[in-house]
Amino acid sequence: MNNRDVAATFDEIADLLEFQDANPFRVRAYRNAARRINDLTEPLAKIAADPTRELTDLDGIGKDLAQKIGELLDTGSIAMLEELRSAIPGGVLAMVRIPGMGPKKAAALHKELGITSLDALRAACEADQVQALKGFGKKTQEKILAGIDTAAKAHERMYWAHADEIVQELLAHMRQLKDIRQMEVAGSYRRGRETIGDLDLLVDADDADAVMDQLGRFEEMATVLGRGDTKMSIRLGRGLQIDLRVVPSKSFGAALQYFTGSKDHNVVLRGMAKDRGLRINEYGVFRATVAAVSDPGRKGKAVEAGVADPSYSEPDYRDVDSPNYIAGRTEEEVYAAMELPWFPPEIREARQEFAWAAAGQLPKLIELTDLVGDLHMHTTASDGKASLREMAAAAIQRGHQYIAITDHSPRVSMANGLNPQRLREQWDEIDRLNREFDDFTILKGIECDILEKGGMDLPDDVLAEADWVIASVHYGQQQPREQITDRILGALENPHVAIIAHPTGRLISRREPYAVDLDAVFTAAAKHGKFLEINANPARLDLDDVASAAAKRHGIPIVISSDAHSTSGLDVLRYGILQARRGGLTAEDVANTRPWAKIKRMLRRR
Ligand code: DGT
Ligand code: CA
Ligand code: CA
Ligand code: ZN
Repeated sequence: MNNRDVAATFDEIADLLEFQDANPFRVRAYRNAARRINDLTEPLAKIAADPTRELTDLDGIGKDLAQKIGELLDTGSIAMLEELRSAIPGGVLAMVRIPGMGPKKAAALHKELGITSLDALRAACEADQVQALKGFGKKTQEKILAGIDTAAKAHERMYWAHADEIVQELLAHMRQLKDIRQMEVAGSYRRGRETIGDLDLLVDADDADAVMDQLGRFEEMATVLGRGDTKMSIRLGRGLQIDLRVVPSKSFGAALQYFTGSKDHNVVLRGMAKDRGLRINEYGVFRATVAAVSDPGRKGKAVEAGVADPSYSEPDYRDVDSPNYIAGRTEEEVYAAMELPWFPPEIREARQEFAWAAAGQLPKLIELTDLVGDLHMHTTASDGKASLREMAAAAIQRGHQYIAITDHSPRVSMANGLNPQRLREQWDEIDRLNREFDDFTILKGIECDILEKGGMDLPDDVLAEADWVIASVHYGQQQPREQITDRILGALENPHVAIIAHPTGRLISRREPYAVDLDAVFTAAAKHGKFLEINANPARLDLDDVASAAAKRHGIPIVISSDAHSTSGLDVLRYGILQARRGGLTAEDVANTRPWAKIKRMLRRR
């Protein structure tokens, strides 16, 4: 039970209470607690186990919530939640979580139409029963239909960042078994995809039963889906499936290559192997015999053609001790058999990697340690949780040379956006703080909204004084493609704007990107010498991998930013790095691998 699970439990309680039309203050207490717990840097279990500390010392955690956290940590559940669950039909929660729905609408649908499942809801929408209800309408019904699909997708796949937490727990658990020689999580996790369908765990060990037994003891496990001689699949309480395979050392590299995928990458590789008279599979790379090459599986024909001896029979291309086995211990060895270089997993998507390899131009992908600064973050002045000084201290601790403080502009009133006067006060404070530092600089920035009607949310003379102006679309995301594109193009034409943040506005599995002509944005950004962001928040990762690669082709410098709203929020940069690597980006392609003085020159040159 980690902090994220506790937070999710409190969110569920809040949803169910809200569905029951409970006291809004009570609902909010659970929601706030969930948010605070998500932001904690320390495990709750550690605080609870420490006799010198109290859970009630935490912000927003009163006596009642502390007791519930204790109950959850001790028993894995909360009696009050179980009561709520038994009082409310199971499908209701799934309904509540549909984008654009919420507990109020779900409760109305339940009351008026007796709907308790997504399937029933879809049917009711398709029969136009939903739009007939008071307070719903045609548009809402359409939104709900689209939301059902998004919600279904969200259920199937997990953010990489979330999967990574589970992977770390899983590996620590498996490492207790001393007989494991090598172990890797392959699949989409290793390729750094933004969402993960399931985990593919590979283990190099002799005693497969011992490995499978150990997996069976993973405390997160809910069910064993299947178990064979060397294979096992389990499902975790949090829904994620894990596929385990135990392989011998001579196959480990081949299995790692095979199960890392992607499928498309493997298809190309298999074709290249065939062309060389080789067979590649999860056991190794094998020399194919003549009959197998000329007409696999139909030896009679091969005999007629006189190319093979009649006693020929298909060899076992799984036997790593056969004379046909030529590679499989390491991935390097497997690729080398095809005269290919080792590919970083993030680019194994059958996009550019084979062409790059053929040209001898595999890019040296960017790494986290290449980043020297962070140019997008918030403080308590708008909707951040840490002060300017705290953000600076945390950034120094993480080895950054510089940060830009980019709180929201006035339009984002919900986040207490800064007007020119408050912004200038913040900049005075930045001046004072900067005098305290020798090798660290705080830059005066702003995340300025692009207004719904077009134009920037702050006057040009204010923007002109900033070191770093981010332009963002937060409102009017439902506008038609041309309108949104024009707003962004307008911002790119503003001489003070440096960069567009989260250029498509998507929230992975939760909100589709707004309609924007990205190609027009790239063309304009290149023309005006602007930067584009990879927002590293694991729910955003915007630009995505494909768009980042396209931006690079346009020669647009990318900035990887945390968009941190707390000190721990600064740590998300590594997810942005994964996305950049998937886009084939090098340190050269990313601006904040350079000292600020260089970025400043890039800004002036345009
Ligand atoms: P996921 O789990 O949906 O996030 O995505 P992956 O890529 O992890 O897919 P998964 O778990 O179905 O399979 C893991 C890898 O195993 C996949 O990337 C490539 C390999 N693989 C699975 N099935 C096939 C197949 O039918 N042919 C080939 N060539 N490779 C396969
Ligand atoms: Ca997988
Ligand atoms: Ca799998
Ligand atoms: Zn921001």
